[in-house]
Amino acid sequence: MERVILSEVLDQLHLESPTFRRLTMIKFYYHPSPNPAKVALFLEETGLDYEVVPIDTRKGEQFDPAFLAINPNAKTPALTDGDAVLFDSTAILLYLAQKTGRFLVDKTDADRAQMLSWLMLVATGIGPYGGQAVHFKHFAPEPKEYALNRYTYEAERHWGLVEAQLGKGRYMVGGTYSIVDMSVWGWARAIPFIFGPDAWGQYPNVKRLVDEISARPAAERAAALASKYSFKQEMDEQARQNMFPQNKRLATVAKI
Ligand SMILES: N[C@@H](CCC(=O)N[C@@H](CS)C(=O)NCC(=O)O)C(=O)O
Repeated sequence: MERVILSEVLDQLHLESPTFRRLTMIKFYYHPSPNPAKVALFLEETGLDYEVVPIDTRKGEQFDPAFLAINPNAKTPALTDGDAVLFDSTAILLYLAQKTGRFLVDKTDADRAQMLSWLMLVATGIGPYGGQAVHFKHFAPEPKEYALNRYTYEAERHWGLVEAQLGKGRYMVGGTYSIVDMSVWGWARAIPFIFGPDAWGQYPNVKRLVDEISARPAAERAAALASKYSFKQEMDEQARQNMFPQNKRLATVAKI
């Protein structure tokens, strides 16, 4: 009898020990950019216990072997939850939403279908095309008119779809705040950077959603992560090499 009680006490101590908590706590591999922001918002909204691991992509930390073992795609965000290892912001949002049962819109097949469809539109349209539009607008060398026009056009078209959807209701899907809105929020804050300072005029409903979400305490905490850790700001030669590794091939071609 005494032995049973002792082992229960030891189990309890073990489960609540700082070492055990550190080993099992969610680790969130973070950089202050749009895709990690979606996950930061979810973690803050749910109050899940998590530890931030800053990954400074301008310094090339995404290529550290220890990080590549978690995300072979060498991008942020990534997340570990015990022995569950995840990369890609949409996969992480779905995993955490299903784990907690929070911020899903899945009461009916029709709701779940819309939730997944819009989530994927953000994942495969809004994110990648916005990212390329930013690249060609701010970072690519001339000549770039063709590529800039193609990606800006597609980015505008995708945001037009989100704008129209938000014209029909307060939130993206099912009249309720969900991971789809969090996903939109992650990228929407970059709209002036993608399209220019007057761009909000084109997207009043997106602006309304962004303002509403940004005013939530969880969103304020998520946004505050950006200044809690120090990340390289300069887009100097080292940063360009880390962010645009494909340019090495151009240099080789130029030398030939
Ligand atoms: N599909 C991925 C894209 C991840 C991604 O492109 N992350 C950017 C930040 S928003 C990044 O880590 N860029 C650094 C790099 O490309 O080296 C996701 O949604 O997580």
